[in-house]
Formats: sequence, structure tokens, C-alpha cells
Amino acid sequence: MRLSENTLAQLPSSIGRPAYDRRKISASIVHLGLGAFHRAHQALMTEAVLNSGDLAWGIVGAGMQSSGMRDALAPQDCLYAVAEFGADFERISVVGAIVDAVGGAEDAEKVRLLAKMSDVSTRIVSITVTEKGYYLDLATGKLQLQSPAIAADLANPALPRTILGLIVYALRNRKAAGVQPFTVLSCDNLPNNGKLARAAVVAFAREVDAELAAWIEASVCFPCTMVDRITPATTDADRAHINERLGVEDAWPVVTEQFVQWVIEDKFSMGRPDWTLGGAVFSDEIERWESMKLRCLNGSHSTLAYLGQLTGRETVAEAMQLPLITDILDALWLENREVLQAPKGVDPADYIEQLKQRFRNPALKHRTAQIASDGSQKLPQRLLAPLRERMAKGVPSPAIATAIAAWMHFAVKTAHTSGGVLSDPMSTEILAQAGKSTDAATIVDNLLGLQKIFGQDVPANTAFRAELLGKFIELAKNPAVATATQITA
Ligand code: CS2
Repeated sequence: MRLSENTLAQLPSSIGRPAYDRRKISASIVHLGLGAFHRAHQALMTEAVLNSGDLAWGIVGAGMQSSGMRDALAPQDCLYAVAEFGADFERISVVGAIVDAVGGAEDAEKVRLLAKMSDVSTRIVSITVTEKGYYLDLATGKLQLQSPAIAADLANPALPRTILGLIVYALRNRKAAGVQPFTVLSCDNLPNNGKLARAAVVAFAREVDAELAAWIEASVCFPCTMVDRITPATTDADRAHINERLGVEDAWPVVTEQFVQWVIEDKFSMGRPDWTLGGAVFSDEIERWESMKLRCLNGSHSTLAYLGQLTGRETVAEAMQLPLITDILDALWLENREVLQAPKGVDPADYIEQLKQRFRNPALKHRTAQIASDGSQKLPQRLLAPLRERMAKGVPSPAIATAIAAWMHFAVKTAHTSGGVLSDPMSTEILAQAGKSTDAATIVDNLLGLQKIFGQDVPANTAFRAELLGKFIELAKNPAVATATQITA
């Protein structure tokens, strides 16, 4: 039997469920990027608002590329279970905040989505599409006009597929109809995510109509946010366990940790839910929150992922068992702390201690392969940002160098593995550089030459280049690390 409105009453009493009448909800939030993270984070915070009796904030969730989530959710009235797992903790709740799911792979669905976003009922458009979904060249901040997806959206205003096409054409429709613009709420792991979203949207709009671009610049709110909740892809074992607890079948439950954090800049043009009811914080210190999180959590996550992949550790919790890796992380955190501006009231030492506990959570099977994806999109804000601050101070950064060397070895190993696939929008360029030579210095220089990732300043810094090469060779010689075998120093 499937989870649905009709089977809600049969759930065991230990399972949380909506305490409100779902038929009375107004769908005023459109969320682009209907994945596990949104369902474990913003949707759950919105559920707390609905549970408080404010039914003005239902969510229409849209897949961007696939219809898989819509196919899973639609037959269950868009209800789904969130399982929060810790070492000695388990809480499962069924969430009702998503009232409609849009499939990302079908033209008719894209038309329906654009119509909903153009309608006055939509007050907020929120986004989780990961770094690459903004089509920005992160080193220069420029829109990737040469990207086929952007070119297609510029050519096809009736059927946009990227967030930029959808947002700009919906705003154009609203402007034409005299409807107020919605707020664009980026919830991706990017520094100043609201500003980046604004830059991408305005740059796209300029290609469409200069006057529209000026109107967007003047009247659309793009608050910045810091989002945090470790939410791995759901495994078959998780699904089986959760469904056993539910007593009915949820085709795609979400597994996450207990910890949750959302810090939001309070800048909304058509109102907003009181997400503080779900634990969110409104703050004007987003930049500090975001850079602390990106560097201390995500930077060490990426480091764990590449070192984990090289040492045969499948999950983050397994990688946290290896002193070789935790020693590097400790050094990385120290390097970060030396250039960190923590938000008021936050002690970085406590924050980092809590991260260690979160990474060790044995109940989460967070695959290092999942985090290792899209390195080209992640390295700049996670590792290169603190590196640049340290370079400006003239201090060495051996731990950051080790982390980048680990990414390089991961790329080289993939290039030398027959059938090896690098999950990264820049995979072709990266693998070409990584596979060209077996000489350590040449490999390091070739990869450092990828300007879209490293810019010009990082490769030009001879002290750092030497440090990186030293760490690259050190990892190649370490018997616990399985790099591509043919590297010569
Ligand atoms: C991870 C993040 O996949 C990744 O790159 O570092 O998804 C991480 O789990 C979240 O940002 C935690 O909030």
C-alpha cells in the first residue's frame, strides 16, 4: 500500500504527520530543484509554518532535468517521509508542505511551470540546483553564454529549461501583466548566493531585453542564504528500513541528520513565511555564516571525499576513521581559522568540534563519490578562497595544498582508469590535462593551468606551486594512497 492522503491515518503514532488541512494551503512558493536536500531542509522548515496554522505557504516543487521525483511523489499526493538519523537517534515524519510536483523532463510540464511562476500567486521562487545550475564562470563571474543550455533558453522563450530562462521569462510575463515580481531565494552552497543569482539572472535578461534587465535590477529581491544539512542520496537499505517503520510504501523517502541550519537575509518583496518556526534565523551577517560553512564544512567535505576515494573509503564516516585523513583535516581547519571571520556569538572551535561529530555520524551512508563530483565548481569557494587570503598574508598553506593535490590525484586516477568517468561539467578539459603526462610537475602545472578553476593568480604564485607539487608527490609516495601508479617525481 502506498503512502497517500488516504493512508495517513494508518501510520504508527510514532510517525509525525501534517497537523493541518492540506486542501486549504495556498501554493505561493515555487521551488526549482526538487531533490533530497530541499525536501529535508526548506520544505521541513515550511512544514513547521504550516503546522503553526499559517497555510499561505505551500510549495510547488519542480525537477529541473528529470521527472523522477515527480513520478515518485505524484502517486502519493506529494507526501514523503523525512528520516533524521543520528548515532542513537531516529525520527521519522511525513511532510505535506509540497502540494504539487512538476516533472523536469517534459515540455508540457515546463510550460505549466512557467505559467505558475508568471502567476501572481507565486510569491517566492527558491532554488537548489547546485553550483553548475547558475551557468556562471566562477573565476570571472560571467554568464556562460556559450553553454548550449543557455543558448537554447535564449532561442526558446516559451520553453525554458534552466533556472535563468524560467525566472527571466516569468518575470517578463509579470512585468507585462503589471504583476509584482517574486523574490528569488537561492539556497545553494555558493558564497553570496543571492548576489550570484542576481548577477546570472540580470546577465541573462540583458540578452533578452535591456529594459527588462533594468527592471529586474531595480525591483527583484535576491536575499542571500546559508543552508546546512547533510543529506546523502537515499539508499535501498534506507528505503526498506523507513518503509518498514511507516507500514506503507514511500517511493522516495529522504534521509538526513538531526542538525539543521538556515540563515537568511530578510529581504522579500511579497512577504515570507516565518521560517524561524522551523529553526531558521534571519540575519544580516550572511557572508560570515556562508564563508564559515563553505570553508569549514564543505572544504573539509571535499577533502574527505578526494582522500576517501584515494584510500578506498566509501563513506564520510569511514574516511573519518583514518588518522591520515583526520590529521589533514585538523590542519586544514587550523589554516581556515587563521583567516576566518566568524559570525557574532559563534566560537569556531565549537563549530569545528560539532562538524567532526556530524561527519562521524555512523547512521548516514554519505558516499565520498557523491561529494567528489563537480570539483571544478566547488574548489574555488571551498579551498581557493581561504588559500587566496593566506597567500595575501604571505603564509604557507600545506593542508589546502594537500587537499588540492588530492583532487588532482583523483582526476589523474580517473584519466588512467579505462572507462573512468569524472562527474564534473568540466570533465573533458580536466581529464585531458590530467591524462597528458605521467610526470608530477607537468601534471600539476597542466591542471593548475585550468583558469576557470584556478584563475591566474594561483598558478602564478611560485611558493604555492612548489608547496602543491611537494604534496602531490608526497601523496603519490604514500602506500596508503592508491593514486595512478605511473606518476614519476
Ligand atoms: C557536500 C554538501 O556534496 C557536497 O558537496 O559538501 O552537499 C554538504 O553535504 C551540504 O552542504 C551540507 O549542508
